[in-house]
Amino acid sequence: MAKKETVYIALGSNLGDRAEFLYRARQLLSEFITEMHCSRLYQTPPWGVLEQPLFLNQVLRGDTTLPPLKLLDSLKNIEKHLGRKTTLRFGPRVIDLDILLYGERVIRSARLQVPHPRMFERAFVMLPLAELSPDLIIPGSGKSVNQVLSSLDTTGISLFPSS
Ligand code: PH2
Ligand code: MG
Ligand code: MG
Repeated sequence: MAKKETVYIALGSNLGDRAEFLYRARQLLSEFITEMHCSRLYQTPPWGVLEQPLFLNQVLRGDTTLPPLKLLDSLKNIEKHLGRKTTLRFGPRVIDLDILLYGERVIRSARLQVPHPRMFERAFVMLPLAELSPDLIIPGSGKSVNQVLSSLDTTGISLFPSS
């Protein structure tokens, strides 16, 4: 039997019915990710390209037997299935699915880099990740999720829907 690994995936959307895109993505992810635990949804100001709509972001943790590049292919297929068009780097999209962590692995290949190289600068990733696993040590960094989060600016981030 293939080895089961715990993975963390970041979900994002800033076009159309954002919560619905995240919901449909989670449903499709559950076909190859088991024991899924999901953070709440956060509405977040755009990072990188500032002139675009607010994002909804979420992080989930689960187990998979797919090897890293097969997991990546499966995420790309879901993005395509949900209607994602090739987009401007850091620009608007109906759905974005990124592998944040794959077990203890550090992967630095042309197609896939894990831990996700920009997660350390992104409060929209670290805040939902901290909801799931605040004390997790991020492989290769020696730092916990909470440690990284404490150095980031969370201004403008709110729970969605806001209560
Ligand atoms: N994704 C990007 C670029 N900027 N900003 C926020 N707030 N959330 C995102 O998911 C996001 C972003 C490209 O992947
Ligand atoms: Mg992304
Ligand atoms: Mg992406």
